[in-house]
Amino acid sequence: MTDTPKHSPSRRQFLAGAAVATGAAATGKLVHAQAAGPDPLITELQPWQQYLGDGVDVRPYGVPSKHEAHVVRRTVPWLTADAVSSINFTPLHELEGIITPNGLCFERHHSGVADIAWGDHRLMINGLVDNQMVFTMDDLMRFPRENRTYFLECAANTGMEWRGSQLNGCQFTHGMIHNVVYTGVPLRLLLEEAGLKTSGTWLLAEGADASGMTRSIPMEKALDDCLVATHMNGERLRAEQGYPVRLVVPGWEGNMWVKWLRRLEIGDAPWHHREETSKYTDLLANGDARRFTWEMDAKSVITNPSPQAPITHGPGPTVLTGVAWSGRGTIPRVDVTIDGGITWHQARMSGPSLDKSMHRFYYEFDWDGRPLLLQSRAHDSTGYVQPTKDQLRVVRGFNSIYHNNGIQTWAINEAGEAENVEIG
Ligand SMILES: Nc1nc2c(c(=O)[nH]1)N[C@H]1C(S)=C(S)[C@@H](COP(=O)(O)O)O[C@H]1N2
Ligand SMILES: [Mo]
Repeated sequence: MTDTPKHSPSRRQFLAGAAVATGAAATGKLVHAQAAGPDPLITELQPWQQYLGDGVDVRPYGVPSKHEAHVVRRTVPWLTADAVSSINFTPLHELEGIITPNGLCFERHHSGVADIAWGDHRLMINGLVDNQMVFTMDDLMRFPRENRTYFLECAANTGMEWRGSQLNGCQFTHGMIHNVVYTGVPLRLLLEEAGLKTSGTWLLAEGADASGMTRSIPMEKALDDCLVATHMNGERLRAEQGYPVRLVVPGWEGNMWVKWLRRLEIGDAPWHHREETSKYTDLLANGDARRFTWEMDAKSVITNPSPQAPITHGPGPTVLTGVAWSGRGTIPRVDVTIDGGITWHQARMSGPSLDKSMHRFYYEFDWDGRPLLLQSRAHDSTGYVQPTKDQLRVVRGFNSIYHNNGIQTWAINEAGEAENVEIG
């Protein structure tokens, strides 16, 4: 990028005034170029002040401002040879807070988006139960339901970075994640309704899409906190997120969150299907493979500044922000460094701290205009601390794709541009 400011000088001048007026603690100046003469955006009547805007009948279902059209899910061309069994990425660098808007949740499909009507869907429970059952969607809505906020992270998130820094943007390095308020029926209630036998220790969840994707889930987890979810962020699931019903497996790898959930089979051993043998296992250097690595380890990433969101102002007050999450609990603390780990600062957490949900952190600093090396390091509520990529490689080797939760580094140059790098 160039050093062209994103905001007009007059806007920055206005911000500088605001900072003085509110006695902002930052010591640097927000202005590094003075506007010459009066700003027509303030002194002249603008078109939007002279004509009536759209009425309430124009957008029965609202969409983002047309000025935000760049805020979209994106694909990586070399990863997306086949769009129906592929992936797109959440634009983390454009988001704030902790909730991912429904239209920006990344998608991962093995056979494209299944198109199923609410009335045509059935959920079946078979195997080690007293009563094999089939539920319609309306049947499911007669069970008590709960509202809970969880992140879903694909185990392959950051997988392209195992061998070295590769993709320039947190959307691509870390965007296989979304964080949504789910409404769903506790899976436990459906299993109780079917009369779960004590011999039933494993559950196979199967999707109704053409891939018929399946995963084995241990019964302790199924009875603990799993949901059979019908709603996300208050509205019914989006088709691409599994409409009309998906499994929610809090804190565990995204692949287990079966979409278009059509069948739950109860058994007494795992099924060893494709997604838990050839996929979603980690081949170690000695040839052994880690299996059943369900829980997502604590992880964080700085979303701003980052390669797709460079610093667009000169030296002075600068806001750094990012997100952190853990499949084992909450994130009480995130550390941030701007000098490649020489000094660490405790970031400011802002927003709700919910179990197995995304957390938001901030670190405000005075940029001196010199190059920076940015990193964040999450601590979760179990005391676990996010490792460096090199620490992970010592244990896992270089064959892995999945479960890379290593510390991410962004290098910032004098122009404010950011690049994905690794430092020793
Ligand atoms: N039925 C079905 N469920 C599925 C998949 C699929 O292809 N079919 N993909 C899985 C994978 S690998 C992930 S990471 C998550 C992605 O969920 P999302 O599309 O809501 O982001 O769904 C999982 N559930
Ligand atoms: Mo995945």
